[in-house]
Amino acid sequence: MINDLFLRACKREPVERTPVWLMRQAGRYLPEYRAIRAKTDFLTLCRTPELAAEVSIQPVEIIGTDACIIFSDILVLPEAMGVKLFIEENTGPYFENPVRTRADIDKLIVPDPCRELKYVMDAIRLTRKNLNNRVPLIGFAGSPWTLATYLAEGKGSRNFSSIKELIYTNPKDAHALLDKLARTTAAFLSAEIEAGAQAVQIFDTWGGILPPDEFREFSLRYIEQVLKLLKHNGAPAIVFCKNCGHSLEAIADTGCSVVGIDSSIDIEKARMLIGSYTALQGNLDPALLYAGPDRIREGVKRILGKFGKGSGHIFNLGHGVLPDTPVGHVKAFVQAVKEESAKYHK
Ligand code: 1CP
Repeated sequence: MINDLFLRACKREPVERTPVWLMRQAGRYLPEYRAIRAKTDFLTLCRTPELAAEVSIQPVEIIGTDACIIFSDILVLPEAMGVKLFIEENTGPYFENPVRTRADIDKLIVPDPCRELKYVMDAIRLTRKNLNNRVPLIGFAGSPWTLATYLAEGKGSRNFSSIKELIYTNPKDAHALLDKLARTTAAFLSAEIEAGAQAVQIFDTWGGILPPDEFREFSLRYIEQVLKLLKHNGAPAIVFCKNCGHSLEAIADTGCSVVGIDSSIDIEKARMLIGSYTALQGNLDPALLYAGPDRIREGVKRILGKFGKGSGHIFNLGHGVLPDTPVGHVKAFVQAVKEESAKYHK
């Protein structure tokens, strides 16, 4: 590996500077991505390894990030469980037949990821080959809870009424659904590692819609199950639960190597709480990239200063990069981290 800063920081080993990448770095803010999407619909892009590899590598070459994340989507996994997925150009992804009853849950299949999701594994193998060890490759999946929200709602949601009704009125069925999703997710992430992913990230985008007790019962418990079943093969696991600052210690206790933190969390406090046994990833407000390079650099310096000296920090945003972010600002962000962080590692 030519640049292994990211992997070393995941393990809290010494680094010369803080590594940096962005959640959703392969995507719509890049004109090169939009050029490919103008000719290819989203799911075809996910299912065509040559194109998926190309857009995965774009931010590494154009922005200079220290890690590559495989281009795919968290919703390809539930689709492989037998729920047809549609992506509407303007309104986003949806499932025509949401999963709400015990019969719906029992109908879900536990797929063999090497067969039903072979296109993801092929994309990982090809991306590794084309990266040629320039930077490490990250595989990912949604958390069981976050996948369950999409399955029950059928699409993105404001109130999450269907999934909340399920957990409060019928917790047994909710647990059956989450257990099935956890087993499927563990097999999927293990296959990604086997195919060449050098780290994996679990996105719990919707853990934060639950009160702390329910977050532990319905989300964290199943992330823990995934990590227990995972065939790590040395690959660090990152757990990112958005809006879950109330449970940092519990997240770190799932057995992950890295805890992803959103912008609402003070990274100095997070390091005090869990930094002695896990690395931290984050946490610049994605909207700060609307501001100019000087303001971005100021934000970067503040977070570096709060984390302080030593390894165990992977710089990232607090959530995905926004689609209308100017590319020049994303470059300025990555450049600022590279230049300002060296002094914290002397
Ligand atoms: O028009 C387009 O090109 C489609 C937009 C898009 C993109 C670029 C979608 C649809 N998915 C993706 C790629 C994607 N999704 C990646 C690529 C790798 C990278 O990070 O660069 C990743 C990691 C995801 C993960 C993902 N998909 C999450 C978790 C992360 C997060 O941002 O919270 C979620 C919640 C999804 C669901 C999804 N897929 C797409 C959309 C628009 C959504 C959100 C739907 C909603 O809640 O309304």
